[in-house]
Amino acid sequence: MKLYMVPAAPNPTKVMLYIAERKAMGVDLGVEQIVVNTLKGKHKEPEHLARNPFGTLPVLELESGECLVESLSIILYLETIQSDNALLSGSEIEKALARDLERTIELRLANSVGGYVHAVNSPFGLPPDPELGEKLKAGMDPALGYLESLLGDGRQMLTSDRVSLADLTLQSALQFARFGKVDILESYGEIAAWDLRYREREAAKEVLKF
Ligand SMILES: N[C@@H](CCC(=O)N[C@@H](CS)C(=O)NCC(=O)O)C(=O)O
Repeated sequence: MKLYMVPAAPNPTKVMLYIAERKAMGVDLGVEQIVVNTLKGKHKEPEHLARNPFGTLPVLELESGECLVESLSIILYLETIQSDNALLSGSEIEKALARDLERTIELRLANSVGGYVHAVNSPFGLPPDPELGEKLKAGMDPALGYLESLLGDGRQMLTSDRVSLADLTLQSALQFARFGKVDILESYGEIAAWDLRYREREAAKEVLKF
């Protein structure tokens, strides 16, 4: 299998962290990682559009030649083809809660981080848009407050003491904020402490660039 990706972009990073976490648990998923140079627009060229008509990353190309174009679907596929030491673990309720928190983070927080970073300090030089920045920040605060309260009970990772998909999605978004030198955690001490803890992990050290 081939994973087409670009380092530091949130959705590819989520899958790269997932593969690295499984590797740290002794699982080789047999995925070759191939960088697509987005700065040169390679993700919008026919070769990549043949894999994914939306021109986004990541893409997992299967041995059959079929392609998965959504980061969460890619992760869930990799979970099922090698289920030893899977990241989704525990009871059905625990697995459901981990997936639920992952979706909450993606939809209520991570989806806005890119826009927020570009609005306040775009790493690609887009003009600042303070009004949009305020709006996006206000939209992210309830999710950040929720995560802050979860971590307040002393758990090491977002769902328990064990890493879950939720940690990967949050960390991927936060890396993009660091890339843009934007701090979204200044009022959230518990999340900031979790962030430092997560970045000490072997998988994080292998994958994160910022
Ligand atoms: N829902 C998709 C989103 C994929 C996506 O938007 N990826 C970004 C990188 S984080 C991308 O390829 N952006 C380039 C573009 O949209 O042109 C997923 O979770 O994989």
